[in-house]
Amino acid sequence: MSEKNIGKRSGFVTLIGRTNAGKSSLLNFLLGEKISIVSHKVNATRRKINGIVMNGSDQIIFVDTPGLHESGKLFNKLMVDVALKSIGDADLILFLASVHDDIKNYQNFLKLNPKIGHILVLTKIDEASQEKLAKKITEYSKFHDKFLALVPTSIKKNICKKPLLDEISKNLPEHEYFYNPELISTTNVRDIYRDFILEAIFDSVSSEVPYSTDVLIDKIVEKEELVSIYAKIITDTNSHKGILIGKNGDAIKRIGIKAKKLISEFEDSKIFLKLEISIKKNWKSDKNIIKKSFVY
Ligand SMILES: Nc1nc2c(ncn2[C@@H]2O[C@H](COP(=O)(O)OP(=O)(O)OP(=O)(O)O)[C@@H](O)[C@H]2O)c(=O)[nH]1
Ligand SMILES: [Mg+2]
Repeated sequence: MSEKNIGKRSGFVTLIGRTNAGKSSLLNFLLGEKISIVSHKVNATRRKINGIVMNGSDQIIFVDTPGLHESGKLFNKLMVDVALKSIGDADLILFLASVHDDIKNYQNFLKLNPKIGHILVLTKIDEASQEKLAKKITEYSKFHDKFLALVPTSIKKNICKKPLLDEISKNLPEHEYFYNPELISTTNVRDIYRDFILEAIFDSVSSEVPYSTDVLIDKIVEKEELVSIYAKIITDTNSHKGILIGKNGDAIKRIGIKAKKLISEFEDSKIFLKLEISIKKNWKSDKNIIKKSFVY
């Protein structure tokens, strides 16, 4: 082994788990940067996104995936496919379960018979009493021969960030860096922007509308201190378009302000954002559109 390899570990770590377990939040937390879409509503993440964390001399490439769930709908099945496929490409899996989740989700994951090792991450422990947490840990400990480690975490209380990173590093192969250590992600900025706009939609309008909606980035123009983004929000019906616009245009204004804030914090730059809403009936069944929705 060459000298530059010594002591250096580097590899891909897929975040897997039920929808709402806190995968995207954990990625942002470990990265120390908001990059991935987070919502209290289920099925927020639709596309794969990565974040690169340097832990001492080790490089960890986290891959955030859509939440595992059951659904007969094509769009949802494709989301789960994205997640399952990422298992195959990884060196290590982080399986996330929140303190509220039933252990059955973990048992279902074990049934997939993953060929690579996994760390079990128990999330949202700030929301559980000591008793509940102890009970959960005892439940999961029955499977101690299946996981490499069990790490309880909370992003709200900043619990176990460094121990988790060290546990991950320990389980990665010795390998040269895959990417320049200065990089925080190799995900296309278009996909990051569209998810920020989608997060603003999740945040701003009532429950079912975000699921009938997606975002396409038409154009990005970077000039000196200003990044101009032209995006299209597609939705399926006139009534959903009406909700996205809102009374006196209030909703679309809110969406624009939130999305601009997320993008400008990420870019550390001034942002001009032009949003246009377009109706595409049954877009979730339109192969040309959903092809653009999934990043494998
Ligand atoms: N109290 C508490 N809430 C958390 C914690 N981590 C995540 N959350 C919340 O849990 C919700 C879901 O978080 P996400 O990160 O979007 O979950 P996800 O697993 O990526 O969900 P999908 O993308 O739908 O699969 C959000 O409202 C987060 O703020 C935590 O440590 N403590
Ligand atoms: Mg997510």
